[in-house]
Amino acid sequence: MMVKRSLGIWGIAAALVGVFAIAPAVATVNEKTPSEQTLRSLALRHGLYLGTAVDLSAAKKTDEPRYSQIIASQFSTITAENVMKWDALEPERGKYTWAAADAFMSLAADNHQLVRGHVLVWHNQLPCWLTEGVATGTITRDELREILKKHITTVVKRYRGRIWQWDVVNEAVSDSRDDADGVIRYKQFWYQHLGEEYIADAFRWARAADPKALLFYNDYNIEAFGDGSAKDKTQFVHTMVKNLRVKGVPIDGIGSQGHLSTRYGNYDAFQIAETLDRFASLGVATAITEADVRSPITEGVKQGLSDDVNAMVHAQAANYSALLRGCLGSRKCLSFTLWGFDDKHHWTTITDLGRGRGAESMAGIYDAGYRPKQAFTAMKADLAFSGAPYVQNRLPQKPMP
Ligand code: 9MR
Repeated sequence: MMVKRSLGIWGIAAALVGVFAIAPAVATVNEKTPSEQTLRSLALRHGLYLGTAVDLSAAKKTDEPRYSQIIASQFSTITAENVMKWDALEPERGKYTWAAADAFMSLAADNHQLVRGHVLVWHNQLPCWLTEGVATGTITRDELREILKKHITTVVKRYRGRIWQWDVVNEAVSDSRDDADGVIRYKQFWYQHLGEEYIADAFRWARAADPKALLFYNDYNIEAFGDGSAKDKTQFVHTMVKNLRVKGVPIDGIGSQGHLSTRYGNYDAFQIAETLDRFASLGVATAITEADVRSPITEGVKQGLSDDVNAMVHAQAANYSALLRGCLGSRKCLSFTLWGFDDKHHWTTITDLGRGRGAESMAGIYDAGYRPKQAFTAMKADLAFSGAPYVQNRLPQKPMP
């Protein structure tokens, strides 16, 4: 009796709060409308990991907390934009600088995010000691092969068991614009100096160093098949991966970068889903690894004229949607990663991509002040308003031994 009387009205209220304090935590999440939910949680309804590339120096800035807050809240997988590249890891021969890459791995662990490792073999962002050594002949072909093996082994072993997907080989073939005849071929530094075999070697060395990571080939302009001729880059990559798998080379995935521009017509969701499905039929998983949609910066956009700005943001949203729906429509598409999410830090803001036709940028789904754009809302709607029978849970991929 004493207890009952002493509760009073506030006591009863407090007791009720106490009773419901545990249950509502779950109920509240479920009660959120789709628009109140994050990209991360909406994507996981489909077993899809939604990610972004991270500019680590921006993430470290304490005076700009929004950058890190958005990474933590909206994304379930992250990729290092630059700190895991060779020039960052081994600027001087034999002297590894792990601090930034380690910090990136800690960030992912703190945020409970899976990591896409980027990148083991690429012709860009190589250290000078390596490119100069090869150019001057002080590094021989045999030595170069050993250097590559050591690099892959050292980096993959360091993060063994903690990387979900590795971009093992990146952009190994030409683009139709590269040569006058438009024919697709192997290209660049590693092919020139080691021949085609370096690709199979790289996957085998990566597998030996981490039996569990999913090993990816990653490239751009492979979002849709063309006419199947020698000028069709998507077809070239398809054939390449098919031949590697037939030879028993442990390649588990194809990453389609997804760098689009509203300048071009680009693709629709069905083409993208079909492309990913055709890749998946080789036995591999797929991922959209570097999605972004840039736009020409017209005078009207510069002046903020609504005719130009609205047309741009809606065209951008439609392209992001095509990529995301394409991925959702193909059950082996395991992750969808943006190559940066805000206009302030976006690589297209920093790099001149206009090829003499004026700048192309504003590619993020948030503007430079972290305000979400149409593309952000469109992506959330794509994730929320989709499900069976055409969008189903992702199919897991087993690493090839
Ligand atoms: O976003 C990266 C930018 O900060 C670097 O300066 C640039 C150097 O080549 O690389 C950018 O990332 C590239 C990625 O590693 C591979 N695919 C193309 C990306 C955009 O150029």
